[in-house]
Amino acid sequence: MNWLTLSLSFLTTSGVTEPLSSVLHLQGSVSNSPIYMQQWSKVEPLTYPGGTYKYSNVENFPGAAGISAALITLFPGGVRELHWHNTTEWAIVLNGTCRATVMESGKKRPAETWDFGFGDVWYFRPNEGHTIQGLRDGCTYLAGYDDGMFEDRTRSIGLSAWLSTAPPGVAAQGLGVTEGDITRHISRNELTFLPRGPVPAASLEEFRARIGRPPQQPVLQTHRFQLAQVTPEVDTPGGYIKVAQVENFPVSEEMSGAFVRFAPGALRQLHWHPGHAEWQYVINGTVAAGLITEPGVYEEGVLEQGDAGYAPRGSAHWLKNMSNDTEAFVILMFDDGLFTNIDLPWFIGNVDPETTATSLNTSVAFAEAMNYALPTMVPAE
Ligand SMILES: *[C@@H]1O[C@H](CO)[C@@H](O)[C@H](O)[C@H]1NC(C)=O
Ligand SMILES: *[C@@H]1O[C@H](CO)[C@@H](O)[C@H](O)[C@H]1NC(C)=O
Ligand SMILES: *[C@@H]1O[C@H](CO)[C@@H](O)[C@H](O)[C@H]1NC(C)=O
Ligand SMILES: *[C@@H]1O[C@H](CO)[C@@H](O)[C@H](O)[C@H]1NC(C)=O
Ligand SMILES: CC(=O)N[C@H]1CO[C@H](CO)[C@@H](O)[C@@H]1O
Ligand SMILES: CC(=O)N[C@H]1CO[C@H](CO)[C@@H](O)[C@@H]1O
Repeated sequence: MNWLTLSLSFLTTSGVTEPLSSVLHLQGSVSNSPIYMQQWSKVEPLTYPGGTYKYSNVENFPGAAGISAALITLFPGGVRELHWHNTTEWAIVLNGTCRATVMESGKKRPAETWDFGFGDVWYFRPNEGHTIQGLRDGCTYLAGYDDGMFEDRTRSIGLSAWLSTAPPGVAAQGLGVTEGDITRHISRNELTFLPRGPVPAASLEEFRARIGRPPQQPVLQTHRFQLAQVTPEVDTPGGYIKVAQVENFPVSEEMSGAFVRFAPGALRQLHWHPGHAEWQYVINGTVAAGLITEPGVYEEGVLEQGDAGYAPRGSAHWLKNMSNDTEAFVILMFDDGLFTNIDLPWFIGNVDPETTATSLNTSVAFAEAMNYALPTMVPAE
């Protein structure tokens, strides 16, 4: 395959299937319109009083059936209003600081509030109530949801949408105010979504002291994980992979994720995931991506800063830093709490060279020349 062709054919499928010297000749049913890569950087966000929003789901990213995402910037004081949704949410703060509160089910009203900075992850189970606010410099976060059809703005149930459509008498009775208060203070049929309020003056400790209304109790398992600060699973001259999953972040049973650094020219080894799909977001740098979902059905493309890619569960894929002098950083989000992975050299390394040679219709000498010890992040030669 020709890398020059690849980089010129931005986000289009550029490969052709070479005739193989084996019995089955692949027809190369390659689509000209990639479905597993999205030029998300070119999608303009929508602006609201409290921040900006854009989403990625099967409507604009057709291949991403299992995971959808949103990129949300909260201005200082901007609020993602009190809401919940029927999907799991796994999110990571990319810059700035925001304060988030999550409410669990339980008679003692378990809830927790944290300030989240760069590289901090929150995890919300389906329908746990939550709200997020931008602090002094605001914040930007990437959120993933384990349903490719989901869209936060139109599918979440929140405070404004509910109380602005509930009968005012019912809302008044439920909240201990008068019906007149409800009609005076809540416009009918209004979704605030990302409204803007004052920047919180209270520190996290002051906030907690002020709002912990009895019988509020702590949550059993925290919903916060400081991913940027963990010891990497993989750390080589080619880069590192930091993983948040149910083993080190116990609440996160349905989704996990990773923060990946690519050294210039480094390859995220050819691999696949037995247990989950993968949704990819390029924080910065330029990354080539390739995947195969069936014999002869594959895509290759280039993901620039802010673009997204997707690898369905079990699909064979790789990512490579296209730059010879700049690092790249990528966020991965998975739709299962347990991170699972098989690198191709591990598999090949567990059979004899004869079996590999037979599989490839080639010589044993070639199979013996492969390096089964290459790491998950392979440095540039
Ligand atoms: C939430 O998801 C469950 C299971 O997927 C479904 O049965 C239910 O109808 C959904 N609820 C809403 C409000 O969409
Ligand atoms: C915050 O991150 C987003 C997404 O990576 C990026 O578009 C934005 O420029 C960043 N903002 C700052 C102030 O670094
Ligand atoms: C790319 O992003 C990483 C992680 O956010 C950051 O540490 C690095 O400075 C960024 N590189 C550039 C060139 O902006
Ligand atoms: C990196 O690539 C650029 C442009 O593609 C080239 O000008 C430069 O010489 C290369 N640097 C190295 C160290 O190969
Ligand atoms: C240093 C290095 O290996 N750079 C490589 C980065 O990736 C592109 C695309 O594969 C190559 O052309 C560079 O040689
Ligand atoms: C390199 C190699 O082993 N090629 C073989 C592939 O299979 C064909 C037909 O089965 C053989 O003729 C080649 O020698």
